[in-house]
Amino acid sequence: MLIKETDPIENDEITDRAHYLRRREFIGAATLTGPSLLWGSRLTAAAALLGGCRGEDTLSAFGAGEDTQAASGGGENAGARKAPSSREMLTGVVPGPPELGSDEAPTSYADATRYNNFYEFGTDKEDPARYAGDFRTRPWSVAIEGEVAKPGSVPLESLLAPHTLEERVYRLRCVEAWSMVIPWVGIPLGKVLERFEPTTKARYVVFETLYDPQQMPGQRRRTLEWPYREGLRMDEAMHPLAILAVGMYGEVLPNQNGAPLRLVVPWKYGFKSIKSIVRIRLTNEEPATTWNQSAPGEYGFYANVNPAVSHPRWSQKRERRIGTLRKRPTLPFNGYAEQVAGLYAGMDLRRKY
Ligand SMILES: Nc1nc2c(c(=O)[nH]1)N[C@H]1C(S)=C(S)[C@@H](COP(=O)(O)O)O[C@H]1N2
Ligand SMILES: [Mo]
Repeated sequence: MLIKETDPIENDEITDRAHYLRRREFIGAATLTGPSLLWGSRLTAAAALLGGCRGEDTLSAFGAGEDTQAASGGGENAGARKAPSSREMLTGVVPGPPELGSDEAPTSYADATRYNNFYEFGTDKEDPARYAGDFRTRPWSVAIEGEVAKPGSVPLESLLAPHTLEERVYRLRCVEAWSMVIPWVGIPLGKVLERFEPTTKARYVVFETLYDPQQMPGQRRRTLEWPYREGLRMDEAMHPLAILAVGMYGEVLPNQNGAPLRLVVPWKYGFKSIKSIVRIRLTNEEPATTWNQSAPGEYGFYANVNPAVSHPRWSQKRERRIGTLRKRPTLPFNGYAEQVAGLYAGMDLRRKY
């Protein structure tokens, strides 16, 4: 990865965290009012409670109502809704299982949305926030193909419709030795894959980011082989910690964080958590993945966070938590060893890095 040492960007952590915590209380309260707040529901207490946020936007995040296209006026641009405002709220979010979350203080919203890796929009940390603003995330479909009994191209709304959105507060550890704590909103990846009925030959799953150099200026240069691809072994993909995220901090994902749909695999280095996914393919063979192809000696297919295996150009023993000063020890599997170490029983993680 192209490493550039940047100072943590100026930090409005305190105000921002207060803002976030207030919303968290709200999510908790909303949950108690029951199933009327679940995904796709109509105007609810949740929407009504959202100060400073127009109800219509809240409700129609992802075109949740089936009639969104009609409502937006039909014609040639039917469905081509404008990109979400950066602070579009999600409704019907429930807290994820406590044993899968972290109670660490989330990174400030400002840092999590201005210090990004999304090479499709440039290689500087500030590039995604700078250049992804007009990226069109609707309409959006995801192709599900390969070793599944029920392949298809699925509009994002239908992909999400049967699921309850959960909040999962996870550590995110980049292979560049920095980390954040991010409250994601998403759905378990395994539950989504099950709906397409993986065949007995399905042993891996590979994800692909949109290829659209017109919209993604970084793709006009060969920094990486486009489109960005990442993959998991099937048992990793089915693990309850792995989610497809559509939001963070209670809100629709900002474009720079991988809108409208990204993977989050918290026990692996951040580059596995592929953004703006348009294709999911189940395969029998281990798939080629972008960073592994570009530098196989530096980035493995597994990429489990591991303080004992140095990157050839730097140590992974410690990490810099964005927004804090002192470095901290890196934890095996990014602190999720108890949940996931069993997936790798009998594997030599120094060789399968
Ligand atoms: N398509 C795509 N996905 C991507 C990347 C990228 O460049 N392109 N960068 C990865 C890396 S290296 C990290 S650390 C995380 C960063 O996610 P964040 O910007 O939301 O913190 O996204 C990952 N997903
Ligand atoms: Mo990363």
